[in-house]
Amino acid sequence: MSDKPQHYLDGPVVQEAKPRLQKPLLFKVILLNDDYTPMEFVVIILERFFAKNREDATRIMLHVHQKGIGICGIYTREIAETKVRQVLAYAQEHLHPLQCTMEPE
Ligand code: TYC
Repeated sequence: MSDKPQHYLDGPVVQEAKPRLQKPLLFKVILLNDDYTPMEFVVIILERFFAKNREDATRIMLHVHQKGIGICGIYTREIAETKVRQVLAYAQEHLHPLQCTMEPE
């Protein structure tokens, strides 16, 4: 269908709807290993902010501990930004150097 605006004398002014919904971009929230943050603290973070059960939280924490990096979850931009902020604030409150970041999926 042409994008030229129709004059009302041209006939009925009716235009097909164009599909405009875009898939939201997704972001991985990533946890980084360090030598100081206690393992138990990382497990609590994964339970509290990423809704993991103890078993999954422990598996993810050990993966990060061994490989240096790991994914906590995949979210839309604003949710991912909030999770990163919450983790960094909680780690700072408890004086742990834990680092958390996000990257496009
Ligand atoms: N490496 C830490 C230790 O041995 C544990 C740890 C795991 C720290 C995961 C950060 O994202 C992390 N206490």
